[in-house]
Amino acid sequence: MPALKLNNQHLVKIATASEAQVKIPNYRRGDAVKEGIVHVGVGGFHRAHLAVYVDRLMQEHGVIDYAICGVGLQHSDANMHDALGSQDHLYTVIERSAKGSFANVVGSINSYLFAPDDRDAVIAKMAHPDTHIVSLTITESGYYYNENTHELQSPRTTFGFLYAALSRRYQQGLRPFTVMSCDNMQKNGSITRKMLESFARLRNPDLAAWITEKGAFPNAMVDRITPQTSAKDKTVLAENFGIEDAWPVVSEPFMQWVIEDQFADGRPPFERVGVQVVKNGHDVEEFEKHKLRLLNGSHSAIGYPGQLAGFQYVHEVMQHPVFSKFVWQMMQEEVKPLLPEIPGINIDEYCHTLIQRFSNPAIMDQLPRICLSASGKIPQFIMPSIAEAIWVGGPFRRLCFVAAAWFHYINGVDDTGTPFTVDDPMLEELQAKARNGGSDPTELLTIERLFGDDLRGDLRFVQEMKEAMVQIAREGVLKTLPKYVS
Ligand code: CS2
Repeated sequence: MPALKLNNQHLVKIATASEAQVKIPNYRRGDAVKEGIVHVGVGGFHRAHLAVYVDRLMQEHGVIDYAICGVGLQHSDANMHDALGSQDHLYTVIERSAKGSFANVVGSINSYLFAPDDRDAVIAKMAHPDTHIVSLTITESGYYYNENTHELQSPRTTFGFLYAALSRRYQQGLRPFTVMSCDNMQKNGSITRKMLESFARLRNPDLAAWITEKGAFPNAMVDRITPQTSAKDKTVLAENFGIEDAWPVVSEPFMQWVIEDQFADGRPPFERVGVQVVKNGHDVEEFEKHKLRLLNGSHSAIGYPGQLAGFQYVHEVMQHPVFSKFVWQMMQEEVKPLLPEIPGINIDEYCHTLIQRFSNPAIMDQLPRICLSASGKIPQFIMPSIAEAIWVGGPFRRLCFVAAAWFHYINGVDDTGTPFTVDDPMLEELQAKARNGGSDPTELLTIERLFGDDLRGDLRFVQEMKEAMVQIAREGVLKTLPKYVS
């Protein structure tokens, strides 16, 4: 069966021709719907998460006011713009598990604006009365506001666009849209609010006061493992499902979203499609803590040591009995005792589910993806557990081993001496310090933006780090690891 190019005309043919399972949108698109959500940063994660929840709202509940207009702000978004533009903004989410694969053609992204072509069109879209929510997946560095360079003062950044559009809405007497961060950060909503308010205060205090009073920035915990799409994923999609898609997304079946019920201008009935909409921001914070420290922390424990040991994929690391024991013991003995109890959540079950998700052999989650931009991850996923363990006198040896593996990883050479690429916005500074420090962590620990005095000043911690670094340098990860497993 020759594959059919994904577009509106071919949809039904694709569904009927495929003997395997392909789900296609049953809803109308284009002018038949309103675009209530403008999303900045259309990458794999957005397309496998928010856009899928909205697809379900449209498919199963006939919601037509909240289709998505995707926005690319950066020149590097040109490829996504072209890919989606060439196929009526349809794309396929390929869900994979050991049980098999399932293809879901998603139509909730109704249009796409590429800001480098027309900045004003983006601002006008956000300011449009039909827009109720502007959502973001701009990665952690997208929120970084530099007081010295006034980086965010340029209208090229996300916050420049949000500001310009909110300013228009203010003048037109509209309500502000909700700014909904879907980035994997603790207090993502509160950080967004703080950034936008301080940006606005410098320019127009009245507008800033209006945002403070009327704006909404819900905090949220987002979760779905979404590997990078490979060339092979496209071929397999064409061969097995008869779909020619310029840029499909691969993901696991699991997905979760816990969001605070704080909206400035209405919202879709997210709870109908499995989203946990909670009244209290504090609850979201606790879910986030569980997720960032257990899921992402364990990903770090798999990623840095795993890559040093020569593995390529997450599930391969999990197949190694000592590694999987290490990950389990780190979660159970070091991370879990520090976490708050959440009513209705059984942490042990959560940990078991994580082990299963990490072991999914079908998604082929690449370790370099997990290891990307560590300077934004380890300080969020690993260091807070260590700092709290120091505070309460709990164990933290395994967490230190992970941090030590990252310090070693910064040099970009694995245990067999093979070089690999380290991708990090702070690469130069990190590598210079790693080189100077050798197996002594103190050089790297001087980086104020990443590590606090509570860590730097704790002798036991520094000693643990040093021991792990010396051993990894001398013997490699696989020989050192058994010493961290009981
Ligand atoms: C990963 C996350 O990049 C990483 O560090 O741990 O992308 C992870 O897959 C997601 O947060 C899962 O929700």
